[in-house]
Amino acid sequence: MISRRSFLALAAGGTAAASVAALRHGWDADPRRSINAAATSPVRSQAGLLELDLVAQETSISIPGTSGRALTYNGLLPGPQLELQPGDAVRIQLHNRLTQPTNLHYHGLHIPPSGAADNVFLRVAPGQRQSYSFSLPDNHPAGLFYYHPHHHGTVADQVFGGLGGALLVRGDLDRIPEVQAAQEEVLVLKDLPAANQRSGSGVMLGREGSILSVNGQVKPELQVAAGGLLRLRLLNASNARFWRLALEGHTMHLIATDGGALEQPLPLQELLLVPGERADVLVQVGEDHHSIHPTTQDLNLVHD
Ligand SMILES: [Cu+2]
Repeated sequence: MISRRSFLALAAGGTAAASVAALRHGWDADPRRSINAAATSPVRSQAGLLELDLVAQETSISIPGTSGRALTYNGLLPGPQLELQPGDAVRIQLHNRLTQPTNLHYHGLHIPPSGAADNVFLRVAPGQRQSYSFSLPDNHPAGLFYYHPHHHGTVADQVFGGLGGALLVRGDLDRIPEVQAAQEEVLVLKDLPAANQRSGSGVMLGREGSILSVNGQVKPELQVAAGGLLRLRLLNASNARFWRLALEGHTMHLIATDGGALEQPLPLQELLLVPGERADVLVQVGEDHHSIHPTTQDLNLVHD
């Protein structure tokens, strides 16, 4: 079997100025890479309420190697990042501008699997809309969660096509001073079909695309502060692809999984994420990276 590798290069900032810029912007400011820059601005709840419209639609995208079309929420790939506090009320209007029925599933959230909450039996026909309304329990655990369609019979096509996004719930873990001080980056890992890839047969079959995107970008550069602490919040939003991740020359310290925060950080040289799985890791960026030119790609998230 041929091993495919791709690299998410994390370029270390070479100067103090670069580090400050990195903390402000997170992703490389190069406009050619910032094709979905809006996706990195989270939609946060305000005064206990998160209210937004999600429009599921086919959109043109500018990711090299793809067909140039993807299924998106609000034209973004991945969909808008949502950020909640325990106890918050959530009201989402889902507009279906696809050619198939769809719905929404809130992967991992502790909310009822019925009514207008996490009800995967709801069917939103093309051209229709659906109001989702629920509240997070006051004791909801902090973590990274995942919203995506889960309509029986169309879920594989729609997730593979691009639909999905990250949902953060804030809590105790975020208030640990070291964690709070870290540079936080939410990375949505998503494979996409290549333009020349024959579309799969069998709707329920898993799909693997050969274009590997991270936050809708292929091989993006992530600016990090030399000597700083990086908090990577990883979501495998792929249908079927397993992502094996490593940071060359750096140890990842796993602090939370789908099961919640760990008792103590677990050092890892490698991390395997199955579809739908999330992981929260801390990485101590070396001080020696001060001397490295900003364009040097010395840290890689390796994917086989
Ligand atoms: Cu799911």
